[in-house]
Amino acid sequence: MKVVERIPAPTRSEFEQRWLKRKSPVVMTGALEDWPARRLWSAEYFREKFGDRLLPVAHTDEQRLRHDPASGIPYRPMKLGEYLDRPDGYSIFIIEDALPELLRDLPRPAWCPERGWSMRKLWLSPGGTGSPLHQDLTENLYAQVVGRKQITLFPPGDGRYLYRYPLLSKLPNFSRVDVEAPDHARFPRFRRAQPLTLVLEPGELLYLPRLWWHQMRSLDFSVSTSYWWATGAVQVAVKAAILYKKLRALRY
Ligand SMILES: O=C(O)CCC(=O)C(=O)O
Repeated sequence: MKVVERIPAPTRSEFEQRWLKRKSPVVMTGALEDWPARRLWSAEYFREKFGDRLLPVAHTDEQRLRHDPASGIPYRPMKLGEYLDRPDGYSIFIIEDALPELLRDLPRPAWCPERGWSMRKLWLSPGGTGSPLHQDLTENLYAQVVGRKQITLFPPGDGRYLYRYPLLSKLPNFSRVDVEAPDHARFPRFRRAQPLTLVLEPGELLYLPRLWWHQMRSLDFSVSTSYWWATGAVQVAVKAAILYKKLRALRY
């Protein structure tokens, strides 16, 4: 199985030339050294500062995000303190909307453009929590702030082997294949897909190019953030997709 290249954080122009232009994933080590989040964030910090705040928690079944093509991904609101005391589910939210105070701890990653569209998401879960295989329209700098994450990636061209749900389902950007336990009888073409795997360590940043498929599982109590961005024509498509998702009540 192929592995993702791991490099010390490059300069912005080096990143643009070697990885962003080629849409090639890369892990940058030591990339979050100047992020207050790296020093501050822990279960205790969240409990103490934001324990009373209601945040969205996605349901899980046997520690895997519940997702259904007819109903999508169900969430329930939960106080962060209660969730941290008895974590059941996957707390996933847009930071700007749900807990903007956290932006103080998160500088904008130096490798993305200042202009254009951007959004930050937070992924908080106990060890062992998994999210299903899917792809996004946006570029993503995915930061592993606390704990480790097991990640499997597939290039966009492998989509033909990944059995996407129908466009009009509630999971139009999700695959039916569970990479960790693939059902080869139902999904025979999956054998032809070419996965890349990695364990993202705390303090590392993964460049996850747009349209790359990804499935993830936390190996420890884990806090990660995505910095999603888009520029030019892609920005227009992303805004249209957000509107489409809102109209159809799709959340993820
Ligand atoms: O952290 C995860 O479980 C999923 C992250 C993800 O899907 C994303 O950043 O787009």
